[in-house]
Amino acid sequence: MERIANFIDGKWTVPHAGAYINNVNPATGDVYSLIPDSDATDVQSAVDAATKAFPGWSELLPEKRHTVLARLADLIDRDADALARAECIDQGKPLKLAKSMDIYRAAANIRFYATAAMHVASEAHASGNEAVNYTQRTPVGVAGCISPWNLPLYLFTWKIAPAIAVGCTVVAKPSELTPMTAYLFSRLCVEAGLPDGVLNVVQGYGHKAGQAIVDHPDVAAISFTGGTVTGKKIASSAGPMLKKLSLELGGKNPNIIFADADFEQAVSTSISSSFTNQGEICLCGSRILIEKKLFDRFVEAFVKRTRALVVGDPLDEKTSMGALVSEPHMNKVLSYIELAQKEGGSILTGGKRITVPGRCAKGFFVEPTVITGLTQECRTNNEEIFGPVVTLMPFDTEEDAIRMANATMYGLSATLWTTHLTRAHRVADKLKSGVVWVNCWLYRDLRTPFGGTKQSGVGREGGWEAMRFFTEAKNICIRL
Ligand code: TXE
Repeated sequence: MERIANFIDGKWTVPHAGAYINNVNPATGDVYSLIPDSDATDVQSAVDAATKAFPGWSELLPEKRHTVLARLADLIDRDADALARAECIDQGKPLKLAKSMDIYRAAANIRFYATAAMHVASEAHASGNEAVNYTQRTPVGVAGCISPWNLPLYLFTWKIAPAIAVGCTVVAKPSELTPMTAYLFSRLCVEAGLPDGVLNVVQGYGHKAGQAIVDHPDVAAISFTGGTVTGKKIASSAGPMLKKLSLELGGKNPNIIFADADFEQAVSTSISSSFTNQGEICLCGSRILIEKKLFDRFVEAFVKRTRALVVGDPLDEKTSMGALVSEPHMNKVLSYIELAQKEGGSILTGGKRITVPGRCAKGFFVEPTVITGLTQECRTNNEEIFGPVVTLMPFDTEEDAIRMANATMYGLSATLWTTHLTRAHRVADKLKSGVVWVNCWLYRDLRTPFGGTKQSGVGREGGWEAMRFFTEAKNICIRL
């Protein structure tokens, strides 16, 4: 059975304690590889390597960092088929989605920050003719990057690329549920000529290896994407150490459909925003709010389209939804479907685990599920389910829609469907979330700020925001 290795100081290493964790293929339920169960000693080796590499990497001319990163992006493109297959097997998502979304975006992340490395600029402030100030932005040092299981290589690269581009060195930990593509990526780093110790990948559990990264005094900044509960735990450890923190956490995003929306586009994109990646995207619109006069028509069309989705073997080209990432996560999703019924919800379609015949018979599949009859106040409409489950609720007025949309503790993203230009601006302005999509979903320009408000996070990723996060600004004032 394949043993995944840590990647420390440019070498593939076994975990210091010799312990491994089973890596399960969620589509078959079988253990198919072993993950290092790393501990604080492994993290120490990684931090030592990153510390040693920092002066050389941070002092390189930006175009040298650009060259290595650009090569890395090309290597991801070259190996896109193999990486997509690995992501599909590790995570459970359809192969075609792994290729078109995850691996495509991983290369785009690296390429975007490869070019950004050459365009970093800082400000100067003239104080009349008395003094001149200029801002120096220096990389923070060793950065800790902790990423989740839903978009494994996509979010791993989204963090490490800006860090490395500005001259930081990195200790990264992928999720213990999806370690494979970060491991394969480490091979490409060597091929691209990334100097030893610039990127170190420590695999293993969050409470052990992840926590050791957060607690390490020589890790200056933590960039984390994952659940809100974990984010708070990380903040409670890193806060007293006064580390820089970027936390991208959960969501319970509204998808608001006004009666004047382009109906066809609203329905078809809402199917994507509900069920892409089995609903395991923090940006999925899990609460669909529909203007009352359109409600019945929308529900009928939405349910019909949902029933047409093909849940099945992720390797099969015909599959539109694969397996959930793990058995415990599947059980969590099913328990929310049960809760929704207890709270008075009606299941219009879905609601159950699916057995896919053949090699996937033991896989963790759940039907795409559509629920109506719940009010905004219930738990189902306030807690993140992170699976293929959406609720549909009618609203009367624009004010009602805004009130319902903003009613949860989260504020990550919102989607809004209307052809009324003034309303689009008005409602977008009032929505309490970090991202608002009008007449689209998951349209991403990597230059834009990305992150959440309220319990959805602290800080912003994307564009210059991420590069600023991984640097410290120093003002130098020269009296003339
Ligand atoms: O994620 P965790 P979990 C949501 C979703 C899901 C819930 C829990 O609702 O059901 O979170 O998922 C590492 N110190 N999202 O528990 O634990 C962990 O090893 C340092 C939303 O699987 O947040 C992994 O690498 N690191 C989300 C990463 O944190 C720790 C994506 C995320 O895992 C740690 C995933 C610790 N103490 C889940 N504990 C999104 N926003 O996209 C865990 N980790």
